[in-house]
Amino acid sequence: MSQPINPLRKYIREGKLPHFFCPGCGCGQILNAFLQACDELSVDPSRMVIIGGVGCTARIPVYLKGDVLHGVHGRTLAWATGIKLHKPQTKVVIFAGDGDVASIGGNHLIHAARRNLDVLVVVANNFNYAMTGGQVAPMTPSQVRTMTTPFGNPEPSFDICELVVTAGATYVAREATGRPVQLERTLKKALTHEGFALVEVLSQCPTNYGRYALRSGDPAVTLKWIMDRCITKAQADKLSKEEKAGKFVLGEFVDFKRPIFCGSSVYDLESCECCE
Ligand SMILES: Cc1ncc(C[n+]2csc(CCOP(=O)(O)OP(=O)(O)O)c2C)c(N)n1
Repeated sequence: MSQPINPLRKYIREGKLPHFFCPGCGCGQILNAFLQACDELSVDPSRMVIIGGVGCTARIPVYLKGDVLHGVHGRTLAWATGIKLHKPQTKVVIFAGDGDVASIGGNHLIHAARRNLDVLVVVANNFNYAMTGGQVAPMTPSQVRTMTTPFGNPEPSFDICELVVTAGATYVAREATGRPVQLERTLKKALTHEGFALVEVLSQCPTNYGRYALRSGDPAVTLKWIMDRCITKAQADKLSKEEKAGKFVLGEFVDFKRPIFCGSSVYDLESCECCE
């Protein structure tokens, strides 16, 4: 009996398969949720510009048809800014790892949010620098063991959602690969948002995070570790700061409108032919 063809396959650059992700990596689930969201909205991802920096997550765009950029670690938002200034009508989506966008790319992130650049940033937070072997990263929880912190991470971790809300982002949400329905719903909202949208997706990296932090390469172990720490925003609202420590709050943090930063708001593009 022939296998049913996945309807989302039409968006995939088949010549690039087999993909590079490890078995059980969350990147495939994120890509699936994104394509499902696009399909349900009837927006063709090959009409967008999709950008990845460097890292495992940054490979996601490579498997998509259309205009994709895969290049420099931490510089996705600089590229996105250039594209939006030149072609404001182009939908731009970024897939970035937590290291890519919160560490080396942190300054670009703050200022893109402050300007309300009209892009969607999907951050796969796998709590480590996965591609380079599992080093500690800005979003590695405190006390957790990684390849470079064998006695536990001595630093506090970083809340990227709080950061971009404070910087001025107009749509910010956190979801997890373990909640595929909610993830897809969130990405659908984020895709239709005008202005700076960031969706943090808690994602399992069994190969490096699981192996060092949890002493297991089993994807289910890392997924369970994440999901056991997740609470909804409604649950979090009833807890004290101490009770919320070590938990990941899922849900929407902001959703509002304000003037966006793109070509037409910066330059007079009335007579620019390429922006028609
Ligand atoms: C300018 C620069 N600095 C460092 C590196 C090395 N490097 C490549 S991938 C990577 C880690 C990526 O981690 P993250 O962004 O969290 O993505 P993940 O692989 O975890 O999805 C690093 C540090 C690089 N390629 N370029």
